[in-house]
Amino acid sequence: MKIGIVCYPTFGGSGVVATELGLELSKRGHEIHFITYSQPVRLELLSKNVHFHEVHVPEYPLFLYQPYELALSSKLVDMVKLHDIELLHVHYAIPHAYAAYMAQQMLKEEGIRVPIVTTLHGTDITLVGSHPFYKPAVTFSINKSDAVTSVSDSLKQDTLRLFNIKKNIHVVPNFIDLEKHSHDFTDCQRGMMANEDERIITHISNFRDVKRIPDVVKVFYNIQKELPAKLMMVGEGPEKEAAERLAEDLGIAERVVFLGNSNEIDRILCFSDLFLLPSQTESFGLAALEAMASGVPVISTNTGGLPEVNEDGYSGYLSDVNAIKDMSANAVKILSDKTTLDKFKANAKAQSQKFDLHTIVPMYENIYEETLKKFMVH
Ligand code: GMT
Repeated sequence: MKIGIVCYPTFGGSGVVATELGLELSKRGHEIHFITYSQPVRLELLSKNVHFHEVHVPEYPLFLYQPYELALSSKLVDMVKLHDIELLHVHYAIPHAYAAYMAQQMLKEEGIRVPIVTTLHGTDITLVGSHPFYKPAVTFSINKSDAVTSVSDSLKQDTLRLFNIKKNIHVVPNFIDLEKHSHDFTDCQRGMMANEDERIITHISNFRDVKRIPDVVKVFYNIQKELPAKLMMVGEGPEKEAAERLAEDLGIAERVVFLGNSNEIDRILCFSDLFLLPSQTESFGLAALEAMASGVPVISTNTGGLPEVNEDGYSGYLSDVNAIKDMSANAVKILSDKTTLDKFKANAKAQSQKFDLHTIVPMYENIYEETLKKFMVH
């Protein structure tokens, strides 16, 4: 099948999922065309089955805001025609589902028909999409998609609650390439990061408000009072500076390492003992799944889709948002003796197997086939 994938090319989870999906589909014989404003960060190699088409938005001083949706929908029209793309899979409703619908209508005028599959990722629904400014356009583009998927059941329920949706929403969880994370608890050069007796705690995100970055630092502050530990903060974003200041104010700056954005997430996770994700809301928590696939137990909140990913008392622990004491106590429970830590590490790895890409990617293939079949009949 020739599939056009539209996504955000950045470090965010939706772009990562879209890229990993495209790469796996290409291995399974599909021809994949990524259409976005820059090459997705996890897309290192282009090949005969993997193409990248850049959406260029010419700067024009007349416009206060450059019209990306317009440029994207025109590019989609051109690429569908040039490469005979059979289906468009758009990740993140805003503005991708909207632009894809416009492209579909333009193509229809020329007698070319292409169905749209829209995947909802979270913030496009819970934080941004439900804002009154966007709600009518988001509702419209979801209802006009030929198939809709969401990355967790929790996000599906949120979507149905917040919007007037007339479409069936298929839950297709995010997935993980277990082979990429198959380093089986070796040393992973952890000596470069910490002393032998120190536990390594890791947080990875885009440091937005919703990730509750101060809670990461506060939980770590409590942990390091109980046992020797280091905190690895991976990512960039608006809350990073405040977190650096908080670490200084708490007198733990030398125990907290800010690593910035990284393309070596598996190497960092390989030497990690525990992952912290105290988010306010999280439709899925791909970063937690990546940690578990590397055998790293997760201390997270119990909001959104997190309970579908992290099993309380097995792969880690779940707590209420803002329950700093509870999260700290759970972390210490896991970290304080080697037998418990090893058990949680093994459980985390086992839990991640539920999200093996070999199980999940065929779910998307089935949706593509069904959608194409139905679309051609109508
Ligand atoms: O979490 C973010 O800030 C990034 C955001 C995105 O759109 O890339 O992540 C969302 O999609 C990910 C992939 O499906 C999910 O794993 C994240 O949980 C979700 N983020 C939120 O719901 C806050």
